[in-house]
Amino acid sequence: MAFVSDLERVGRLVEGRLAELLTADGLSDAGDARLAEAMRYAACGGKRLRPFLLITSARLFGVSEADALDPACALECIHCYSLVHDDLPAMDDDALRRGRPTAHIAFDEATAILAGDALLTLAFEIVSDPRYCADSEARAELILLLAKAAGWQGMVLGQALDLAAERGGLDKTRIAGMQALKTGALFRFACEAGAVLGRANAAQRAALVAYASAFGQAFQLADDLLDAEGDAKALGKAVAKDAGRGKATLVALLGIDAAKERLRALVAEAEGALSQFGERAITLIETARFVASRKS
Ligand code: GRG
Repeated sequence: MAFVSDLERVGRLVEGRLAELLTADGLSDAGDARLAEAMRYAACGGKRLRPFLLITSARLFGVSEADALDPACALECIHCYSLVHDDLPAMDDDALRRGRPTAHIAFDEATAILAGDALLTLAFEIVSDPRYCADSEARAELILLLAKAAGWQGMVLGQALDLAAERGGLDKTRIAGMQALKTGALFRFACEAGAVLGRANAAQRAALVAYASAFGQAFQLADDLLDAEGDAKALGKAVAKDAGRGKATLVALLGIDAAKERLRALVAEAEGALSQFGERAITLIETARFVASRKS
């Protein structure tokens, strides 16, 4: 329970800071108010797992929540943009997200595309602005890592491979590779950014990257299991979409029981990767357990 209330507390911090960032510099008054409204709509809600991981990883090295909050919000902006674009008719064509109409339904397609574009660029504005991230060395490294995680060799490539798979079909190794990019890249950034902000040594950083890799796989497998078995109302989005599209997922290839077994193994792998941190890593361990058992 303490874990869930910590996740919710950090979620509220992120929500509040995003609201400030999305009204900064007269964004809500100047220019296109509809665009700003769509950006705030898209950035609202969700579990805030990626910012939580970033803040918690940074905390391992004594970095305060206040110092990790803006990079965490930048990451969440990228995540929210990816959801808006993923939901578009040209991609997954979803009408429900976070229990509400998707951005292109609530607004219109052009506004949703622009809101996604603007959230993506806002993320880079946040990580590159000295007002939001004072340490210039960390700032430069975060910008590069974030660009790589989000871009053509990271999340965007993963999305492209996923879309292509609907036409072809992938084996287990290729599915895992696609998911490591599409979903895993932002989780890796979250944990690595914590290491960068905390000036972690190479072994500590490698441990966080290994944790993030197992965590990302566990998250995706749990997501696929929820798609196969979950409840649309609890999830706040459509379910059984993968099977409906004949999409190859690890759950479809392994079967439900073997997928659950693999999920348990991935959580154990995530925990094992953090052994050098001892008790200090308990919240990261609990986060991996949480994603594996989540219902929404
Ligand atoms: C459009 C470039 C581009 C990329 C989209 C991540 C992604 C790539 C699409 C999301 C599609 C999807 C539902 C993937 C499954 C895993 C996933 C990212 C689920 C949503 O993440 P949560 O559960 O969402 O953390 P909340 O709403 O809690 O933030």
